[in-house]
Formats: sequence, structure tokens, C-alpha cells
Amino acid sequence: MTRVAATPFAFDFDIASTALVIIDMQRDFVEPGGFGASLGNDVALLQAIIPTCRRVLDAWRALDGLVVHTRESHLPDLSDCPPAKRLRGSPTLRIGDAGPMGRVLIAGEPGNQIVPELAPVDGEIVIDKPGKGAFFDTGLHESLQEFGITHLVFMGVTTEVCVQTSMREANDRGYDCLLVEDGTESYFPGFKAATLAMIAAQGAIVGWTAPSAALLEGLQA
Ligand code: C5J
Repeated sequence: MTRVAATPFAFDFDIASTALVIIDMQRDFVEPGGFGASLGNDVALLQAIIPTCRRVLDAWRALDGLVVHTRESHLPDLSDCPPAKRLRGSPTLRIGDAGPMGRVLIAGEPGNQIVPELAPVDGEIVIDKPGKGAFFDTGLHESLQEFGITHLVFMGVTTEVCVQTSMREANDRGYDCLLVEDGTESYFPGFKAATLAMIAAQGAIVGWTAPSAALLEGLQA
């Protein structure tokens, strides 16, 4: 059993029944020229968490823990992208438009790939998700059930959108969830802080949060 000093209280898990879930660490969100930048965001903030995510990923892999990577991703014919999602707002590039890293948020395009530092390896689960949440229309819950997973440790971007949505979906499906505080980031620091606070509020109403140092200490114990 691993114990992590977390907020609002210790998070206990068995790595054999816990998956590390890395949300949307794709070039489209963390590199210039992608979807995140097209919405007017500074992607440097998100790029900065890559080394932390890599440290946790390395530790998890060393213990043979299950790893899940997600990508926000649509089919080339956009049949899984609701017009309401594609047409909202006035980004410089819409989902499906051709940008410097290929078509934005489209499966198989260069920008849709996970950053090389965190690239999946054989045996890890890769989920292409058309929504913000990792459980919507993906079969992720069924895959996790097959592996006997009861606990999830989350990292990735962005904290208040795809990470929080996925954590809430997981919580409603009965998983105990920990969010790694410095392994997640938002284009808006205030949104990240608010999300961390609301997740752990009211006795871990959505889940727990902890710095990567506490998780790594728990894993090494
Ligand atoms: C967004 C995500 N922010 N991965 N996607 O549109 O959080």
C-alpha cells in the first residue's frame, strides 16, 4: 500500500489497482501554432510541467503501474465533433482547420501527438476522446474495469477543463482520484488554483491533490 501526504487527508492506494492518467499532453495544447495558441493562450505555462510529468511517469513505469494517455482528438471527417464545439467563439484556427502542425485536433496529425518527452510506450493505453472528459464516448471505464483499477492519479492539461471534467466523471463512476498539483496546468493560474481548491473541498468531494514530491516519496517508500 502506498500512502501520499495529500489534501485534504492522506491518499492511500495499491499501485496494482491504480492507473496514472495523463490528460491531453499534446502538441496542440503545449506548443506554439496549435489549438491552445489559436485561442489566444500563452502555451509556455503548460510546457513548463513536462519535466514534472516525466519524473512521475518514470517512477510509475519503474513500478510497472498502468498508464493511460488521452488525446483530445476528432475524426478527419469531423463526424464526432458537434458543430457547437467547432463553431463557438472566434479562434484564429477552428478544429479541423489546417495549421502549422497539421489539422487542429484531428487524429493522426502532427499537432495531435503527445509531446515526445511523454510519448506512450508499448502496453500503455491511449484514448482518443472527442469530448473534454476522458470517459465520454471512449470505453475508458470498461478498460479500467478489465484491469481491476479502483484508483486514478491524474496529471495533464488543462486543469479546469479536460483534467477536472475527467476527474469528475471518474469520481461519479466510483474511482478514488488524486490530482498531482505541479503535474497539471492551466493557461489561467487563477482557474488552476480554484480547481485544486474545489476538488479537495468538503472532505475530498471530487478527490485529493498532492505535490509530485509527495507522490514520489510515497512511491519510493
Ligand atoms: C481544452 C483540454 N482546454 N485538454 N482542452 O480545450 O483541457
